[in-house]
Amino acid sequence: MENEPLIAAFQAVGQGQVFAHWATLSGTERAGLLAQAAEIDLTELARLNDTLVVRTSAPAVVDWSKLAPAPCVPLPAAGGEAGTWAEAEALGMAALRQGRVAAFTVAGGQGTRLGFPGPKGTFPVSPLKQKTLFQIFAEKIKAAGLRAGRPLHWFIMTSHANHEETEHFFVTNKYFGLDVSRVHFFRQGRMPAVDFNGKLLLETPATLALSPDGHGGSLRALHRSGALDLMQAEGIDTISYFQVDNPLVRCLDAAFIGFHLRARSEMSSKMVRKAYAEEKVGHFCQQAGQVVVIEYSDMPLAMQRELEIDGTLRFGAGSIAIHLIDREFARRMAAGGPGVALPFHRAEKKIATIDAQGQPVQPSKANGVKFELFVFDALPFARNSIVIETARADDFSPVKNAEGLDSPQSSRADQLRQYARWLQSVGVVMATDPTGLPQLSIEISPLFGDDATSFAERWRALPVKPAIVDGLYLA
Ligand code: UD2
Repeated sequence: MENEPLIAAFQAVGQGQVFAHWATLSGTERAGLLAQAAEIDLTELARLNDTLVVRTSAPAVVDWSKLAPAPCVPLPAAGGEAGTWAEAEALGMAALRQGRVAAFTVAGGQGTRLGFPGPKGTFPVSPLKQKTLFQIFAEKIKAAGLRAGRPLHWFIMTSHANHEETEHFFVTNKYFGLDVSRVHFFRQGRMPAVDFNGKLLLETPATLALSPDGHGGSLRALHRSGALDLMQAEGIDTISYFQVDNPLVRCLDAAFIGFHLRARSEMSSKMVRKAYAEEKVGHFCQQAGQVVVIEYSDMPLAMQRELEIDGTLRFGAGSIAIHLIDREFARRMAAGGPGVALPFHRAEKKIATIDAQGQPVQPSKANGVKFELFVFDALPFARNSIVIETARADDFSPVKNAEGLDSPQSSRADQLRQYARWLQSVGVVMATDPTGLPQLSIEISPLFGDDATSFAERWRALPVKPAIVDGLYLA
C-alpha cells in the first residue's frame, strides 16, 4: 500500500481515510478505487475545502450597494415594440432553417424532491396521455424541425447514475419518431463529496461518494464529450439550453434566438416577472456592467422585497434557467484558464456513506457537502449578454416537488390552462374557472401546435372542427 504513490499523495494531504479498507479489498476493487482517486484534483479539493467547507478564507461577497436590476427586453404586452419582436422572430426562424441551432436539455439531476426513482425525463406529466417530459420535448423539437424544413439536433446531458436508463428509454420508445442520428447523449462530470471537516467520504469500502458536478458542469461536459466539435461539423453555432423539469418550455424559440443573434450575445437568458418576492428563482442583476444571476438563497430578503415606485418588485426579473449559449463561448468557458473558471457552490446534503467498520450509513440529516457548478455563473463572462422577457404561462411550469408548488398537479393545471387559452383564441367557447383552468381534461400534442400561432393555423385548416369534450386529444 505504501508503495502506491497515489495513496501516499492522499495521505500527505490528510485524505488517507479513503484507503481505510484497503486490506479488505480485492484486486479489482483496489484498481477501481485507485481509478476514482485519480479523478480527484487534490489541489482543487484543498481550495474548495478552504473556501466552501471549513471557510478559512473569506468567500467572495457581492457588493450589494452596487447591484442593480439587469436591463430586460420587455414582451410587446409589457411595453416592448411589436415590430422588434417580429424582426427577431424572423431572424431566429432563418437561423433554424439553416440548422444553426440545437436543443440542449440538462437531465443529470437526481430528482430527489420529486421522489421519483427513474431519470426525471421519464416522468409522465401531460394531462391526458401521460406523456413523459422527454416525449413532450421530442415532439416540440420535431415540430420545430418540421417548421424549419429540416430535422434539428438534440443534445441531452445525463449523469453516471441515469445515463444507461435514459438511453434505454429512448431506444424503447423509438426516439419518439426523431432521427436517431440527431439525438446525442453524454454524461456530465462528477465531484467528490466531503464531510463538514473536508474529509472525502466513501460510499462503500471500495468507492468514493461522487455526485454530479451541477448543471454548470454542462459546459465542460459539452466540450469533453466531443459535442461541441460535432456541433461545429454540423454548422450549429447556437445552443438552446433548458432544464428537464419544465414541460411548458419553448425548446427552440425563434424570437429568443433572433434577439440573441442580433445582439451578438454569447449567452442570453429568458426571464419571467417574479410571482412574489420570495419565489425560489434566481434574480437577473447587473454588476460592474455585466449580467449576473443571484440565487434566491443568496440575496437578502429585504432586497428581494424592495419595490419600485410603481409598486413592482425592483429585483423582479426571475431566472427560469432558459439560455442560448454560443458554441465557441461554451468552448472558451470549458477550457477555463486564469479568471474564466465557474465558481463551485456549496450544497449541504444527506450523503450515503459508511462507518469505520465499513457498514452503510443512511443519514437522516445533512452530513456533508457536495460541490456544484451553476450554468448561470457563466453569464458575467459572456459578451453582450441580454435578458428577454417571456410569458410564464407559455414557458415555465416546472415539476420539482411531489406536491404543492411546482408539482405534477400544478404543472398539469398550467398545461390545461394553455390549451384553453389557445382554443379560446380561435373563438372556441370553453368554460374555465377564474384562474383559466378548464373543467375538461384535454390535450394538444406539440405536433398539432406548439404555440398559439401554430395551433391557430392548424385549427383553422381543420375542415371539420372537433367537439370540445372531456378526453379530446388533438394530434
Ligand atoms: C434552478 C435555479 C433557479 C431557477 C429554477 C427554475 C439553480 C441553483 N437554481 O433551481 O434559479 O432558475 O431552476 O426551475 O440552478 N441538473 C443537472 N446536473 C446537476 C444538477 C442539476 O443536469 O448536477 C439539472 C437538473 O436535471 C434540472 C436542472 O439542472 O434539469 C435544475 O436543477 P435543480 O432542480 O437543482 O434546480 P433548482 O430547482 O434548485
